[in-house]
Amino acid sequence: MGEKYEVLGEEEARQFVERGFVRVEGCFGRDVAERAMEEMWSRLGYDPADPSTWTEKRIHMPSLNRFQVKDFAPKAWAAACDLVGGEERVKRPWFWSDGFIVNLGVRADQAWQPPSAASPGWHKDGDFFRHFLDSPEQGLLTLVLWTDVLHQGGATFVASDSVGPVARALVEHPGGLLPSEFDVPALVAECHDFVEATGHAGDVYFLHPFVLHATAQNLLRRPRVITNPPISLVEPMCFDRERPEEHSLVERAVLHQLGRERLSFVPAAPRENVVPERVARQEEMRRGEEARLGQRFAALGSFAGGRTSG
Ligand SMILES: O=C(O)CCC(=O)C(=O)O
Ligand SMILES: [Fe+2]
Repeated sequence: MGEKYEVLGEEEARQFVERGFVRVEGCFGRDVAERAMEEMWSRLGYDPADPSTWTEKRIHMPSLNRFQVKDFAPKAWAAACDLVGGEERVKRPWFWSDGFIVNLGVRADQAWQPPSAASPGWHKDGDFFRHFLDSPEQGLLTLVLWTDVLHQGGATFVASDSVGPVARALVEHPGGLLPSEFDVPALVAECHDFVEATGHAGDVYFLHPFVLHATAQNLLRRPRVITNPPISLVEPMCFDRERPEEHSLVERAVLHQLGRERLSFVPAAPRENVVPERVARQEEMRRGEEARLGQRFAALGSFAGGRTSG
């Protein structure tokens, strides 16, 4: 590979191409993460010190504030650009948000099951569009860690060798697949390389957009908080660039898994947005949070240094 990247080392670039993920440590400070968590607990109306108040074990909160990654976590921004083939390919601005995904004890009452094809909840992200091999809507999948994420503490399970099976399914369906049309159990049955995405507050996992993943059990019952902001591309991916060295690492991973030097792909149906059920559910949660916060609402978003909008 020979190129130089801003943040990624050669070995990390190779790991992304071969195994579909890389973890970039220390993208923002622990102090910032801790302030964000204080705001989160106020929004939830739970007492962090009193697990008896944690009614729901898994919560995907709505986004109240957004902030530009380039300002908030420049190292994460640079790593994302390394992976998608340069800043000019990213649809800007790229925002992160406070739409926290909280695991306070998912299946804590059950014995630990290491990740396998039999784990519940495997899915591909991108519930908002028709998926093609070259789809630009989700150029990368990211897991931003707002708390430490420990072994058996509610990490995300990653099927790191799912890029190949998903890519083959998309080659076989040039007309695209709606989010509900992926045969996920069959796809994950082809996988063998399962990873528990543990790390520290401030770390970011960058995953290939075709990586299947699932929420893990949290036996420790120590609060685990992440966000999973997608990054969108300006143009669809391209697997037969005139100059092959211009293939991004994300495109190379697809070619590598398909065993191809290049591949010409033309979608056989129009690109299409889908409105996920999640949107209506989160709108209702947002109203609940705003009612709970009342006056304090105006003070939120401070953890991102005031760079909030929308
Ligand atoms: O909770 C997790 O670890 C994963 C969440 C996730 O994949 C999702 O919400 O799409
Ligand atoms: Fe997901």
